[in-house]
Amino acid sequence: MATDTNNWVSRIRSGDPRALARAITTVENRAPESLELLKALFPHTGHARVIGMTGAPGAGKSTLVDQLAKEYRKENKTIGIIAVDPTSPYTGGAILGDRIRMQSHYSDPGIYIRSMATRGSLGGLAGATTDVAAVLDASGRDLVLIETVGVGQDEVDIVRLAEITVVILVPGMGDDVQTIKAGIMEIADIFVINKSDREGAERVEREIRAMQSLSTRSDNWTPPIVKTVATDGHGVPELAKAIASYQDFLRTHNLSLRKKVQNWQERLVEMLRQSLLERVLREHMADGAVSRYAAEIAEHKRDPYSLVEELVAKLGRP
Ligand SMILES: Nc1nc2c(ncn2[C@@H]2O[C@H](COP(=O)(O)OP(=O)(O)OP(=O)(O)O)[C@@H](O)[C@H]2O)c(=O)[nH]1
Ligand SMILES: [Mg+2]
Repeated sequence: MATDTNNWVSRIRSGDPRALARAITTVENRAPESLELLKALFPHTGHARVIGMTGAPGAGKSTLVDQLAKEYRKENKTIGIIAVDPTSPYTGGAILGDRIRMQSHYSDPGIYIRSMATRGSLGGLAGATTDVAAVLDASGRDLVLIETVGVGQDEVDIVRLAEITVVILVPGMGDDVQTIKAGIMEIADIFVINKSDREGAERVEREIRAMQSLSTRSDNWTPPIVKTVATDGHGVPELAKAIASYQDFLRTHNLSLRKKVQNWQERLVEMLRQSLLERVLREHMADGAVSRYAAEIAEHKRDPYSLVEELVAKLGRP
């Protein structure tokens, strides 16, 4: 088993696309071998720059991620793209089902694309996405771009786990800045106003500036605002520059490690929560026990506080 895993890891690291695809599927599905694989891959992670790109549905995220990937390819960097719950296709135009792989749109092996639709998966979407990003990182990709629709808590969690978070806004969505503000606005390291070929880009920019004037970040970074037209690539080199300058900022102020520590602090607690929960469910709550207990509690035959106490106390005992 251990040698199998070692072989697998070597193949992933040598760039074997099939080994990589199988690893991602394994990790995404939380298959039994996934833990052993992730353990073996971990020493090889930490080199890729992970960039989260989030914004409203239809904001042009996929188009922009696509352009940004091509921009990085000019510098010969290798890219992994994770599209979480994609609803619209990348350049190439195939119709996307829930879990279709978009790899076929690229003849360039320097760009590896994978879509994920693991909503409701054990361990949560953010956890699964981070693990898939780790696999791509260990495979030697220089950059991992994660596209997610900036709507729910899941998405906020995903982009928060990235090293750099890009929030994509578009003009002409009325009070967009206001509505998207909750949760997402404050995690932006860089703002993009995409579709700036449309009227109203200046207004969005003014709204972001107004919001920024009301508060400063604890690290004193002021997120730059980059205007793009993803469909023709306008502003994409500037976006790459903004990303690079934020990275420089993290480096010069020694913030990279601090951010990682912060992320791991949350991640670790989440992993523990998940692992303990799975164990209680498996060892002491199997075969419909949850609904039986729930019925007993509802009928006041049992109190939930003592039950939880008992179950937790039982952990680790046969
Ligand atoms: N005019 C204009 N259209 C754009 C621009 N960027 C993207 N679009 C168009 O907007 C539509 C949505 O683009 P996508 O890249 O699929 O947007 P998305 O944010 O990935 O969408 P979802 O994944 O469905 O949330 C497509 O028809 C794009 O061609 C832009 O800068 N200007
Ligand atoms: Mg998309």
